[in-house]
Order: sequence, then structure tokens, then C-alpha cells
Amino acid sequence: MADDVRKIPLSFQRVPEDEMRSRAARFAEHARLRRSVRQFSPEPVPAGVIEQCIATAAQAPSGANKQPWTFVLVTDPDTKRSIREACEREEAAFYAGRASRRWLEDLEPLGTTPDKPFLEQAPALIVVFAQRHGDERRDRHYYVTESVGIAVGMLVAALHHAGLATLTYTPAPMKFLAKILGRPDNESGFIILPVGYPAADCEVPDIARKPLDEVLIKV
Ligand code: IYR
Repeated sequence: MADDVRKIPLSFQRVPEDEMRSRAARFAEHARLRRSVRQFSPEPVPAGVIEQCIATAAQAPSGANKQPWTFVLVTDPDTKRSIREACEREEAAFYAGRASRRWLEDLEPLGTTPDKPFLEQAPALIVVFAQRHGDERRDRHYYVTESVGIAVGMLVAALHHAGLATLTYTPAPMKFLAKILGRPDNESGFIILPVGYPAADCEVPDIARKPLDEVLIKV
């Protein structure tokens, strides 16, 4: 690495071993409760909490530290309605034939349909955009999908940790999002996260995670 790069001391807090084990176990235990929520209560969430969670997401690592993400926080009812209408138009085409039979079969256990009332019911939508390049086309961005994906993962974890419910929702295609929200040409819609409290009668599909020994290989 070049000698002339300015460096600062790392700020890192060492955690005693027993506390480390307890933190890891508690985090895993809490993560087991995370579910994708599709029925929201209309109650507002405490002011500033979603912004804090977005601040957490924005600490994600990214290719060449380009931080190629934009988070649009939507609470305006008219804007939520426009997003819902545009999403439902795409979903109608998806469920009516754009999706393969195999894909629709794979979705059956989730019970999803073209109707997306959660886009209006949830008090807030976080619409995440990926910056394919910087303000100027010659300002290149790298590993954009990976970088934004990591940031969204941190956002989902932060929202769950704070006590809020969310869903990673991806209409396809989602070109309309940049148009509705007035985003510039270098940004493309990446994902929508409705955020709020689950509805009192919220139900989720009876599906399970793979056991650890199926997803973890040690060599
Ligand atoms: N976007 C559609 C279809 C859908 C696709 C996948 I992959 C999912 O995990 C769930 C749904 C919808 O939201 O209904």
C-alpha cells in the first residue's frame, strides 16, 4: 500500500470472552425471531428510529468506499399510494405470466399475491437505490450489487434490533421507482422495505430456516 496514505489508529473495543459468547448467542437468538412481515399496523413508529437504522446501514463496507447507495424514506400517503399502484401493475403482469410456472410454484408456500396493501399500510417505506456510477459517468462504482446488498442486510438487522418489522420487497422491473421519487439517471431501484409494527392479527408462513450444519462447512 502506498506509504503516503494517511492512516489513523483503529478504534476497537475488545470484549471479554464470556461477554463475547453471550453477545453472539443473544444476537443469534434474537435473529431467529426475524420474519418478513406483510401485514402492518398503520401506527407511526417513534421519531428518528428509522433514520438511526439507515445511519447503521450506511456504515456498510463498499467497493472502493464509494458508498453507492441512496435511501429514500417515504411517509407521504400519496407517494405510498403511487408506489403501491405501480408495484401492483408490475405484479399483476408477473403473476399472470411473466414469472415461470416453476417460480410461481416456489412462491406457493409463501402465499404471496399481486396485491400489495402493505405498501400503504406501513407507516414508512425505505426505498433503496443503487448508484451505478457517481454524479459523473467517469466516477466509477465497484461491486455495487454486493455493496448495496450488504447495506440492506445491515438495515434489516438494525430495524429488527430496534424492534421494528420489515420486509425485503422487490417488484420487477422497478424502473418506475426512480421516476416516482425523482432520482437521477445514475440510480436504479434496488429494493423496498416497508417498516412499522406488525398488524395485531399478522400471520406469517410456517416455514423454517435450514439447520446450521447444512449451511456451515468447516475445513
Ligand atoms: N415480487 C413478487 C414475487 C415474489 C418473488 C420472490 I423471489 C419472493 O421471495 C416473494 C415474492 C411478490 O412480492 O409478490
